[in-house]
Amino acid sequence: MDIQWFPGHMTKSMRMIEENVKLCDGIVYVLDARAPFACVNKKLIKVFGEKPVVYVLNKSDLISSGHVSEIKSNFAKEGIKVIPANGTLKKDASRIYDEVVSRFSEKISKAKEKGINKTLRIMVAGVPNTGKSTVINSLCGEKRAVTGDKAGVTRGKQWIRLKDLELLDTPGTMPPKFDNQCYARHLAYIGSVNDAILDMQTLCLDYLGETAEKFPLEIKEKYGVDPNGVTPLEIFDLICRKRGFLFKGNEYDYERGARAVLDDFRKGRAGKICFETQRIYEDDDR
Ligand SMILES: Nc1nc2c(ncn2[C@@H]2O[C@H](COP(=O)(O)OP(=O)(O)OP(=O)(O)O)[C@@H](O)[C@H]2O)c(=O)[nH]1
Ligand SMILES: [Mg+2]
Repeated sequence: MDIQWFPGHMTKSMRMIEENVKLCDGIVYVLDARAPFACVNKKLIKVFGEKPVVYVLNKSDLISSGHVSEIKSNFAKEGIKVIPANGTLKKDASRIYDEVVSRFSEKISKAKEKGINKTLRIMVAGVPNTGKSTVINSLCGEKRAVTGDKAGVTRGKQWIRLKDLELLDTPGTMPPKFDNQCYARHLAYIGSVNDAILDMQTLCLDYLGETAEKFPLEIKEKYGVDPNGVTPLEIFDLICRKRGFLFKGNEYDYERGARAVLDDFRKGRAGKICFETQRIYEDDDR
């Protein structure tokens, strides 16, 4: 399965982001902790030019603290500081707020000297479904932006005012082309790709294969299936049988099974699973 997803509305979103980035002082770029390197959309980041970017390692609650540390230090090697967060929590949003304000402290105090109360304009960007709108809502302490557990919930732009910040919620945007299918698969696992364009059964087998290799204990714990020495299809069959994903006559209902298994992972019910703690490809050319 070759995964590519760059529908027409993303061309429009990219254009909108390009136009609005000029109005912004900086960017909050939201990554998903389970596949943070795949979430680095180079094309999008290029649009930010020299503007300061605060990187948020969102959904950190869904991976182990050891993996959070590894990711932090691997981004740090590239000169990037990431702020681990559970975007649904107010206290984590406050840390993001503090980081943003501290990046612009000079600008704010210079404006103050001139008697101006500087309002920072911050764009919140990233690939789909990483929690951009959720982070904004937690920052505001109320539901101001629409959120949802699928790709492409935010359409169009939305400015949201918060104290001395103006936040711009943007729709998630994907790289226009994936030469690198490993990253594409990871983004599909985490729900950044529209499920409607995916073969969910194939995706589930890929997911089970990779999880069996990297997180066999989590599979055993979740499904009571020992993945050692078994093929992904055999694991899938065992899960379908155990969970009763069967048609009449005991044929496997692979479609229902695939959606359920991927949903377990996406909602954090499959244990603390993280697919990337470092870059997978040196050149990372997407
Ligand atoms: N466990 C967990 N779930 C989160 C976190 N942040 C967001 N979510 C969930 O992730 C899903 C996607 O969140 P959104 O805020 O809609 O994501 P988005 O990046 O705005 O998505 P698009 O607008 O589609 O690009 C929602 O179901 C959120 O509740 C987090 O830090 N931890
Ligand atoms: Mg959104």
